Amino acid sequence: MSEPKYIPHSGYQEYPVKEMRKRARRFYADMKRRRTVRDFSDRPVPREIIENCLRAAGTAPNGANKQPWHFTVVSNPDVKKQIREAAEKEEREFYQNRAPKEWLEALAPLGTDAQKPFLETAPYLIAIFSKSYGIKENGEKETFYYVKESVGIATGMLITAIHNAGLASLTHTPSPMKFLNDILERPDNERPFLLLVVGYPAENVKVPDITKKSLEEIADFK
Ligand code: IYR
Repeated sequence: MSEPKYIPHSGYQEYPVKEMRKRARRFYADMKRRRTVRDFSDRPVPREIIENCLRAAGTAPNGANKQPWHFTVVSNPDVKKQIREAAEKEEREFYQNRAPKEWLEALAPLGTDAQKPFLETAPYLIAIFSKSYGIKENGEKETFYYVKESVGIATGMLITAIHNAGLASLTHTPSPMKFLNDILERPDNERPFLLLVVGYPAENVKVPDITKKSLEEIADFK
């Protein structure tokens, strides 16, 4: 067992309360502008921006600091095409056969269907994998903890970082998405979590006229 080793938390920064109020208010105002888009421009995005967004995601709190995630960034048009074809195959099955009526009704206001042209148009697809377990140097399995929670938090931070950089994203969940392991050559201990489509929104993009719940609806204070 290794002993804990502590260092000063030199990165922590306290703000005066007035400043905190302002920061919290401004951050909310900025986050409120984020919308998922389904139409992307093919305008290129410098890779460095994506790299820093991924570094930000990699700072997420997670179970026992095992960091049970892997991000595969796809910009190669041939690979994007393969992903689009495989995703649309699953999505056709979903929309035509698998989805229960209630689910299709819930999706109706979003206007989604089995066509996923954005998988080829957008400059980047980020396939997020969760690692169900690790593999130690000696080949033994290493147990990972709170994997879904950890990867969910990292994904939220990635979406936030992308928005903060001035780009748009779409959380796409083709189901099942095991095809991502095959196309992207990821090992069996990694499970596709979701596919994040990243780029500039298409010009004059429109988004569904939907709203978020109010604070009173999502929280209570005791
Ligand atoms: N995976 C499908 C269906 C879908 C499901 C939910 I829940 C959404 O919020 C949006 C879409 C698709 O990507 O079209």
